[in-house]
Amino acid sequence: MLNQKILQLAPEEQIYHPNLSFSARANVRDAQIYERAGANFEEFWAEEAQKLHWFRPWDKVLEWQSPFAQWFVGGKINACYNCIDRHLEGWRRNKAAIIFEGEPGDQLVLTYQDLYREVTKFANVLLGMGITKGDPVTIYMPMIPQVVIAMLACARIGAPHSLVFGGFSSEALRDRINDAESKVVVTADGVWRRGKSIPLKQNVDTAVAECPSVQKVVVVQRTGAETQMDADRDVWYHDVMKAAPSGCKPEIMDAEDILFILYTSGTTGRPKGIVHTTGGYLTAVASTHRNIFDLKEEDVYWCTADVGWITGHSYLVYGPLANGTTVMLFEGAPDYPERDRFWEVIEKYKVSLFYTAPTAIRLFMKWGEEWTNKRDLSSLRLLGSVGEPINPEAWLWYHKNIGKENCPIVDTWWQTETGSVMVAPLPGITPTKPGSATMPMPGVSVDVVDEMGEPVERGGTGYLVITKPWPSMLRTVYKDPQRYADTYWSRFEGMYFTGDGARKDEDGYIWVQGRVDDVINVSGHRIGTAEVESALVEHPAVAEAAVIGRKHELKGQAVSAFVTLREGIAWAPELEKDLKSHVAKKIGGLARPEEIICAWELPKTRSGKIMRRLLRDIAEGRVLGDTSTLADPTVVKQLLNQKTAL
Ligand code: 6R9
Repeated sequence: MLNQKILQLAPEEQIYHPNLSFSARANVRDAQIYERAGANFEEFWAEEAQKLHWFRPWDKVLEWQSPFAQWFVGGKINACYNCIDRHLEGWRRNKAAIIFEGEPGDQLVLTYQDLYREVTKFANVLLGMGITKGDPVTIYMPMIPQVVIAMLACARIGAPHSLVFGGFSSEALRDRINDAESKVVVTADGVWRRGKSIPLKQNVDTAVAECPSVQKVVVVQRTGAETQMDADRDVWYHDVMKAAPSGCKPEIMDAEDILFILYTSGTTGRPKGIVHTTGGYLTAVASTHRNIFDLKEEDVYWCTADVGWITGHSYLVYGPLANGTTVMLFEGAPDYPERDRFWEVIEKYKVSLFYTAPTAIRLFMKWGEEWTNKRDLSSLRLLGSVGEPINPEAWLWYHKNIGKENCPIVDTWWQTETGSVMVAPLPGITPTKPGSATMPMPGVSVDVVDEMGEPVERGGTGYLVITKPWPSMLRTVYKDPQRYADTYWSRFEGMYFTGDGARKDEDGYIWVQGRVDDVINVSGHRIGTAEVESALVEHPAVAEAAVIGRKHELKGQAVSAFVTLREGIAWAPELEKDLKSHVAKKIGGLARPEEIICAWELPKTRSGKIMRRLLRDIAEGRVLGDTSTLADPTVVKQLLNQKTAL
């Protein structure tokens, strides 16, 4: 029973119960699901897996040799077959699978039958290039239908895909291609951003010049920008598709064969290739998508995440398509041509399920209700949030202005590594509290523990961990199982460490507080401080760098950098600009520091460790805590002067 106080509560302290008409027709209506799944999580997940199409049933649900898991051992399955072919038998064949709207306003609807044709054709193109089961293909694309086609074509022939977000630089792309040793890269000439064509192919050219594995680059013509084509290496997508036959037998995959690799930032400089396999991943994303979003046949579902992130993989492509959903795919920005573009899309296509990030919600709040009121949002029946903690103010604004106090909000906590949502409400049964992702999904065991790995009492704060294996868990770090074991399974015995801090309240609700490691969450995107630091010290002017995440009104966190310069180099505004673009060039625009503060020394402990806590206090303008452990206390004074001079 929830701990309801009798006092008059402020809106952010209130508990929001699912409304009765929603609950009455919700996919999950019986709260017993939590106990039932908790009593036997393997059985629960096996039931969920049954809802997919298997070529051969599994022999064993779970083989757990901590920290290595195998789910649905012996089962044979194909993700693409589940996302397309099994919808072709009945009327769903003519259902819209993808409704695409590009930034310039162009539209395209692909039915499941259309998707089958396009995907099998592109699968044949890849096969023709010598790609076979197990060959990773790198995809660097905008939010256009061909990105989904390319992903599913890979899945069809058993080639793991590795998507690289289009905002990443050529160097970041190069490192990811090289780690995966891809023979084929799929890209586009460019992407539309606020009326301009931003080149993508150029970045691929620069990257691939240093990627010995790459033999072919397939280029989708999106913007028509002038594009250099290497006669031996590059081919246009529309040319190769013309000649390709449709129809292609799906590869019979083992449940544990790799479906994809997705690189993510960690606490060290090198991004990790997170490995997801087929059977367990597909089971969990399909199940959570159906239950959390209360998916109905007639829904139009829109997830605004870029397909280059895990949210795009799990809840734009695999979960929704496995469930036969009509998925909205949108290329543009929320403020182009006007600040009501998202609401225009919702009104135009009658979107009913909408999934976005707190950083976007805060932006909409800032723009004001003038924009949301201009459009009819009455088709919406459920709202989702993902990527970072949602502050109660943003939750309430979302509830009132987008949901018109009529749509449940599902705040979904999860990670690239978890593959599917781990903590979220079930909208028909779970009362919500603004700012809390509520409780673990059925069949998932999450806890908050102290330094020693002991569960904290209700009301306590600690580290968020997952205590039992789950089907969509990452299986390893690509080519580096040791790093997998060290990063995730060594902090607490027998538990997966998420890197997040959390509070467990009096009702047992989980309030995720953000990263406790050296990962910065900028607008819901993960950036490793070590990555930015190593980019900075590669610059000839920089001697040493320390990077922290500081609070930012819109982005959640912003990258704040502190540098010391080499002998003889003077600090100047041009140098700051130069360093910022250097980071953007090395990693991508999202890692560009908000500010760079030059110091003659970084604050260090006597043992030489940079005191990031202090830097965070300085960047956020807080009263400084204990500085007695500093090797040189005058350093702080200089930094403070420097900060006020900004
Ligand atoms: C899905 C995704 C994972 C990190 C995670 C946490 C933060 C994501 C959240 C949330 C609070 C939520 N995070 N969702 N924090 N509430 N609902 O974003 O994956 O890019 O790997 O980031 O994002 O800090 O550890 P990924």
